[in-house]
This record gives sequence, C-alpha cells and structure tokens, in this order.
Amino acid sequence: MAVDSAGTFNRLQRTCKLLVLLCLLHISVTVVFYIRSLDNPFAFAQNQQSRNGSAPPDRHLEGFTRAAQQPEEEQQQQEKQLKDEPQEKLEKCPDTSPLLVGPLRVDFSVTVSLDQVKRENPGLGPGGRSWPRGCRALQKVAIIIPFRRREEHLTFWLYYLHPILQRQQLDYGVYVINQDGDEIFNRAKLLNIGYVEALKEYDYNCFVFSDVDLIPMDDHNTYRCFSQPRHLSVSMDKFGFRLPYNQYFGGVSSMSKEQYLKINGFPNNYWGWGGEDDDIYNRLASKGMQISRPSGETGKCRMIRHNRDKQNEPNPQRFNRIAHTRETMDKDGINSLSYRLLKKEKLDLYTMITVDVGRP
Ligand code: UDH
Ligand code: MN
Repeated sequence: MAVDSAGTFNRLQRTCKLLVLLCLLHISVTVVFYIRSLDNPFAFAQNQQSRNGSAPPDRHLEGFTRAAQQPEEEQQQQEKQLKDEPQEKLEKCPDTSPLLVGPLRVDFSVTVSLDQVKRENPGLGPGGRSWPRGCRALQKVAIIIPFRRREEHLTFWLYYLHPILQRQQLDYGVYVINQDGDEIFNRAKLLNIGYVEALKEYDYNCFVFSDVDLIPMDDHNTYRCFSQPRHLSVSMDKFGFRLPYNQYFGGVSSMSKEQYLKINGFPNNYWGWGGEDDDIYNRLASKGMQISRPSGETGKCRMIRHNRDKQNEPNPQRFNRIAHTRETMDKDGINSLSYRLLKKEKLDLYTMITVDVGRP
C-alpha cells in the first residue's frame, strides 16, 4: 500500500512539474508575441529608410545599402562617387521600385525636428534633391507645395516624404512656394509659380502638386506622372477614406509637362479657399483627358488636422468661376502668370521660394 501511494505521489508530482513547465512555456511565448506586436501593432512598416539591407539583394540596390560599420570617410567618399555618377550611363530603374515596403504608419502625435529629418536622410543634395543610386530614374519630378505659415506641417511632410520618395527611386526636388505677406491666399497661383521656378532649376518632366498637410499611407502610391493626369490623394482620412465626389482633384495630383501645358496650367484668380481644384478638373475634362488614380487602398492618406487659416476663407465667387472654366481657361493660366520673386533659398531639405502673388 505504502509503495503504491508513493508511486501515485511521484506520478502526480511529475505531472504537476510538466504542467508548470507547459504553463511557463505558454506564458513566455505569449510575452514574446505581445512584445513583438507592441513594436509594430498593425504590421505597418516604419517610415525610416532601411539602409542596412532588409530589402532583398538587387542590382538596383547597389550603393543604396551601406554597412553600418563602414568608416565615415569611406562612406562620404562612396556617397560622393555615387552622386557624381552620370545617370545617363546607368540602366533604367524598374517600373516598380524594389525598395517599396507597402503600408506605412503615419502618426502626428510624435514630435519630429528638421535636424532629425536631416540625420535620417543623409543622401539628399542641397535644396532637397535626390536621385536613385545604381539606376537611372524614369522621370524627373518636381514636387510643388503651396505654403504659408505651416512650418509644423512642413516638418512632418519632409519627415515622411523624403524616405518614401527615395524608396520610389525618383529623381526629384522639393519646392516650397511661400506666399509672402498677409493678403488673401492663392493656392493655384502658387502652384503655377512652382512650375515656372522649378523649370529654371532643372529639366523636370513631371510635376507633383501637394498640399503641405497630406501624407500617403502606402509607398506604392508613386509620386510620378502617368499617361493621364493623376489624382493621388484618393482616400483621405478626412473624407472617411473615400473619394468625396468623382470629379475631386484636390490634395495631391501629378501632371507631365505636356499635360500641364495642354490646359494652360492652373487658374490665377481663385483667391481664398476652394474651387481651384474643380477648375483644374474642368480644364482637364475640356481637353478630353481622363483622371488616373491609384486604388482606394494604395491611395490612402492622412491630413494633419488643422483649423482654417486666416486669409484663406472660402471664396464666395468659386461657384460662378467653375461654371465658366471653358471660356476663361485659355486667357487665364500659365500664359498670364505674373508675380514677384522675393527670395530663393536652397535649404538642406527643400528649396524655399518666397513670392509676392499680388491681390485680387
Ligand atoms: N496653405 C498654407 N497656408 C495657408 C493656407 C493654405 O500653407 O494659410 C496651403 C497648404 O499647403 C494647405 C493647402 O494650402 O495644405 C490647402 O489649404 P487647406 O489645408 O486649408 O485646405 P483644406 O481643404 O481646408 O484642408 C479645409 C479647411 C479646414 C477647416 C476645418 C475646420 N474643422
Ligand atoms: Mn488641409
């Protein structure tokens, strides 16, 4: 009897030990998964450029990845060589960049500084220029941002967009067109000025027009031009991730030089908020062009929340103006643009062009 109960006791003890071990294993596995999910709660890729070889090895990545322990001098030498490398000699970049990572986490509660953006984008040239290393870009893209007193938004824009644009293997430059003074804001005229001023700098063949407060949530939404004018900000959080109406062309759009010239550029006489984007849509439609768009999923983007700015109140004339685009567009546009260039600054992360646009 005594031997029997001792045996049962031993078995029980072993079973209990096993159970405790199993519990411990279960807890540790749960903890590991929990910690990993904390690091990346929605399986979104981090924004930062992955320079240490997380992307698959590829000819087009040559010179893009760099060893973490490489001496600084050697690194600088290599970057210089890459910058001096004539693009013409290289093979074309692929249609879809192999560096893209997909959905991105976009969060405006984090604080970012220009110094941080500079540190994280060491490959940028003066004025916020960049081009792919190891292959020849398919297009030369000028990114035009209409601007006045939105420094905080601009910092977020630079923080998110520079890494994305580099991963998209674009040959690009960033132009912030800053309206001087306190007169009423004129977004479309600033975009026209951006077109003219960017072309003075480089032989761009594609123009992306972007509000300063819009950030794409997937780097497959390439900031380049297509065979038809492109609307890129197709599903904004502000509109419940949907297109507010079919003709909507506001936020972020792109046009080749030919497409832009075909519509005589943008209207110069929309003062204050609203209507200019619908006028641009009317111009495109009247020239028989169609709007190209990414899918609703790829075209997701976030707008930094903000109140309406002073001196950008809704324009009461906008409904009347957009009813007459066809009659006015040949006289009002890039062929009638006049402004005063006040200052051009090649900053580390962008080119700032300050202008006097006049008043209504
Ligand atoms: N912009 C400036 N400074 C200004 C006005 C406009 O930089 O003073 C530029 C900026 O690039 C901005 C763009 O023009 O992203 C378009 O202006 P917006 O952002 O005011 O346009 P949106 O359609 O305005 O976002 C909606 C008004 C928000 C009011 C919401 C109140 N709840
Ligand atoms: Mn806005």
